[in-house]
Amino acid sequence: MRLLHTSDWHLGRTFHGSSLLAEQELAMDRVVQAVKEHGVDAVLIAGDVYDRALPAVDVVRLFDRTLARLVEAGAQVIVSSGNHDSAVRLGFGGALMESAGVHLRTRLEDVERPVVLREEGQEVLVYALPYLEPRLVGGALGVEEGGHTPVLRAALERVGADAAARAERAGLPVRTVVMAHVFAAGGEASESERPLAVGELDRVPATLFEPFDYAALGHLHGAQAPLPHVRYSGSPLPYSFSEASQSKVGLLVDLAAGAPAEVTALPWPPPRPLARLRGTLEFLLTDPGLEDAEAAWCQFTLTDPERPERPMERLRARFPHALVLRWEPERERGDAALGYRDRVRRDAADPALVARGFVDHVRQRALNPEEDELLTSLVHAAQLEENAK
Ligand SMILES: [Mn+2]
Repeated sequence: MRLLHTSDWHLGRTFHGSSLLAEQELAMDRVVQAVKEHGVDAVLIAGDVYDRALPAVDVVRLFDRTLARLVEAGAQVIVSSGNHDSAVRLGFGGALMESAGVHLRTRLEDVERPVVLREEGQEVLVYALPYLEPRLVGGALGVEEGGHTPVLRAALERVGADAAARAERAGLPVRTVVMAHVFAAGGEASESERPLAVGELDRVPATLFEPFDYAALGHLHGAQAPLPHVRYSGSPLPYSFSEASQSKVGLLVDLAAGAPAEVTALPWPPPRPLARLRGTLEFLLTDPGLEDAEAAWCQFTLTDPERPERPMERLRARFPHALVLRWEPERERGDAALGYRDRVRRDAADPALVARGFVDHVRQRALNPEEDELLTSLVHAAQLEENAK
């Protein structure tokens, strides 16, 4: 039995205001291609199919078309809802689609309703857990404590009990695969996931998935393996600059009768590379070493002590896909490390010095000589006036 583990498609997502629909279409082509090339029996999408609860019409069309193509290519599709999806909207028509080989799992009741994949010598049960929001499902699962771990534990107990009952009835070896949209403790987050809870309250121990043959997790956008058979495929495309160094993949999971799950990563290089560049505007515009970044989505950190004029416009002349610009001036004055309050205290005896320090602080640069002269004379005039009262 060959599965293709994916998650976090986030269809409809934009990248710093730039549409990703063309790139997402390409990502969908890759999934269809993988099914054809590798004889995939079932494609798993472990939550966050859409980027938002109300996806745009083009985006719904893309998903609709992709489902049809996957089924036509010979795969079943197993979809669970993530924290970005509207479970009700994503689950629409689920009962009717079931017979076509598209299995939508978006409700709590679905926890104990596996997709049963049969082949010679074994039965593979895929339990696709929808994203379980503790405040919404805790009561129904009979969990009194708050938090993600007790809820997941209770859900997995139900899965375990159901799998054991089915194994008894099946009369042949039964394998279990669990899909879940969770944050496994120790996992590494990117900047494009929406937190499931404040702080670290969303973390669940990966060991909860140990009793199963394979756990196909979603939510974290970087591919990673908290345990050898507990994995994140990550998103098929990078959705933040923090993912610049990640490799995007789909995971082929082979469950041969009597053997442990075997996982192979299919590389899905981003359609356009990401580059994070830092330096003065002059350097960025002229350094020949940055040639590769000219075709990339770029994030710039400008280090000029003074903010240059129209920096984005000038950068776009060389880097047409420049998306993000930050300015972190490298200070020339040695007292940058000293806190503002400490500098005021130090300079208190000289009001002209305090005033100059304030202007430097708010403008993030030192006064030029003419400005310095003007400011000093104004402060002195004010002092004279004050003394004359
Ligand atoms: Mn996600």
